[in-house]
Amino acid sequence: MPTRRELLRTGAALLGGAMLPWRVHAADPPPKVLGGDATPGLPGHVVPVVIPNGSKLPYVMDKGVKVFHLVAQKVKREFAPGMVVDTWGYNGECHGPCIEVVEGDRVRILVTNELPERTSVHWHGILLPNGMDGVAGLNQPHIEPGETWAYEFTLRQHGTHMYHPHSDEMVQMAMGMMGFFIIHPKKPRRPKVDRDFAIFLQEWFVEPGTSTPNPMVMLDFNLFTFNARSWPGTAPLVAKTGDRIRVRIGNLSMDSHPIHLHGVQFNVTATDGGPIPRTAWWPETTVNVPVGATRDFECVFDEPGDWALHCHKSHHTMNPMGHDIPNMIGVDQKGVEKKIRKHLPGYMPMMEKGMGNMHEMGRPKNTLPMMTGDGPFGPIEMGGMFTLMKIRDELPKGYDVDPGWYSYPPGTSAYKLK
Ligand SMILES: [Cu+2]
Repeated sequence: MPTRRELLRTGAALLGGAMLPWRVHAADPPPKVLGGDATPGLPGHVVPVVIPNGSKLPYVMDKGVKVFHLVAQKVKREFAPGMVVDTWGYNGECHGPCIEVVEGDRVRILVTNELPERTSVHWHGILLPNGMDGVAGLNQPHIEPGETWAYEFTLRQHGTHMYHPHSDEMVQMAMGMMGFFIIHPKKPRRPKVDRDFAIFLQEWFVEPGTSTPNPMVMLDFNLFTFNARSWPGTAPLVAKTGDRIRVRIGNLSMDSHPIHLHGVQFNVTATDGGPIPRTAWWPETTVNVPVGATRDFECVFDEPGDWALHCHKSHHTMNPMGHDIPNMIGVDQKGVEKKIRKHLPGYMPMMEKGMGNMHEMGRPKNTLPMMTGDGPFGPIEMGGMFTLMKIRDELPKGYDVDPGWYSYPPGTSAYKLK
């Protein structure tokens, strides 16, 4: 444990306003779309994790200790162009920046509370002394608004872990407060991966036309996100044919999410309980990620293309929708449309032939279309937990540049017969 004086000195340095290079304010440009820079100080064998639409938490060294500073605060987060949500997060971001460290590191994490209510931080899945576990009221007093507390422990494991409040959890997690805590192994793990991605799952209820999530909602959510972005706002995951790709998925939402990847068979290689021995990896094309858990999977594509990566619960690949809409599939609505428009301007008959044309509907401000996204062949008719794995034989501009739409070699795409 540091002495009180050391703590105050570090704290003062870290809290010195201008000395907080990573304090991001809402007015700053959004983080790099494709990912987040490497955290300095990682061993040569480590491929830094990429957080699509997210970022990493910087640190300073203090006598061999990596000192991080999380600031819990209100954050405006664009879920996709056309919709900004009033979330809570850390350091100007929702979800909070990824803490990327190495097994054996000693870390000190300062937590400043700028929220209107008290909080705490729990280090989910991390082996540490009980007093550092962050359950407010049980392991420590709450962190009151305006206070800064420090957590300090040595990392004696590696894997995909998470941090989140353990204080008014229902509200604070529904508002978006969570982040990845990724611990790389000290010794190289085989087989080596070429690309490493991490995606946080979350679901929200934001009344169409408003901007604040409603934490009271238990089941009927209307927004579903990968790293707090909804399709078409989700960044693609870019890799090359033959690359070994790891995807880490974290879930602190209210539901399990079966995450499905097209075009490849993958192996589930780790949970937040640690790495799975290679002999026990199991093949899947969909991995169900339970609440309060992480799952890692690894794959190697032999077919280039734009491959979909999405939750397989079909309501989770949609944006705000009314669940009180009567089922009109097959019902002839001719004639009633005009009458309804008198009372409800802009009404269009829904669901008569399915809902694939819903993207054409009018909608309240600050509300995403239910199903949208323009692809090379037309509307993709998706929303929510949906993104693309863009696999290319060559990436002349590197991994950090979106290679655009895949161009299909002649004779390799579906064709119209009549
Ligand atoms: Cu889902």
